[in-house]
Amino acid sequence: MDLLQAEATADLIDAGSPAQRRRALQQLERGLSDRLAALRAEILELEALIAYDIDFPEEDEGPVNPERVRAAWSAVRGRVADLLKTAPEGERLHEGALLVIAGRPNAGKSSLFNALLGTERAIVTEIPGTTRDAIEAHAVIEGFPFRLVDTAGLRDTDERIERLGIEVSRKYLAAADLVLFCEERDDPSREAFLAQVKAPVVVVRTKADVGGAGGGGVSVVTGAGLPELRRRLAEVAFGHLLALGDVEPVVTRARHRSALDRALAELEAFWRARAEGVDAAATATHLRAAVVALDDLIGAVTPEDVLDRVFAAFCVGK
Ligand SMILES: Nc1nc2c(ncn2[C@@H]2O[C@H](COP(=O)(O)OP(=O)(O)O)[C@@H](O)[C@H]2O)c(=O)[nH]1
Ligand SMILES: [Mg+2]
Repeated sequence: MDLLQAEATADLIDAGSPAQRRRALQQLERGLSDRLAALRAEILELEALIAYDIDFPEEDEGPVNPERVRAAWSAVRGRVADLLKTAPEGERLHEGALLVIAGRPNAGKSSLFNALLGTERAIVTEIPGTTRDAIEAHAVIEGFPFRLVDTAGLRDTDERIERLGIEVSRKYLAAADLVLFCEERDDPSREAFLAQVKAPVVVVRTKADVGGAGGGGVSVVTGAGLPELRRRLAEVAFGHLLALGDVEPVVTRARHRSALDRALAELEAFWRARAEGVDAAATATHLRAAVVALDDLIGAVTPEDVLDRVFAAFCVGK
């Protein structure tokens, strides 16, 4: 078992959603390990091409067509970069997407929070400003893990406790992976709000059962629009993974990302050195370093390492 498989075992134990389970199983079955082994082999082949240049330096062009080296380098560089692109959503899959529900007081945020959660967790009242603290809860939406946050409505207020709640809301908004903005009718503060938020925002019209708001909104009373909203949230938070499907490998941890970052940087450094006319043996050290980065990522481990480094950290048997 390699380190990636050991991590996958821990992920499988911790999985709280179908998407996390499928991903952990794919990694356990060497999906990511095999991909990395293939990349490693490609880099070694590139290194072998360079070795011909090292052995025959006196020949002008060398025995290897430079175009062949460029094509091999470009292909493997592209594949490492593609795998690295899965990191943001892969890590999100590991932690759960932070979904912050925002909007004016009384917009229906807490009601929607409860509806998405499937339990009455937040207090719902007709009195604006009821939710003063941010409440966080785990939810599974379309099979994907989310951390749902219900916030105090954003409004100017003189009330001290409510003001603290609004401050907390702003902190959550800054950390959000996506924001669900609720409005009962056209909210004049919406544009100003959208301009402040960096994360993608899904705007939803609430209380569709009253006031004849027309189609497209949601109602927690009739359930109208909730399936569409769930799909939309999954699409915004995990669209890249949805498009990739379950067969393509994905990286799910900061450890994976930093190792791939290193491999990519060494591949780039190799190309720069080559372009600057550095001698072939010296450029090849970058390829060797890229291979080492991938080896660290796959992580050949002994059974003792597995027990010490992974299972202990996840408190198996507690
Ligand atoms: N008819 C109807 N009323 C709703 C709906 N969603 C929320 N409400 C009502 O709107 C009021 C404010 O809801 P709440 O969830 O506390 O809003 P918040 O202040 O944004 O958290 C409450 O009286 C809810 O019962 C809905 O879909 N339909
Ligand atoms: Mg509320």
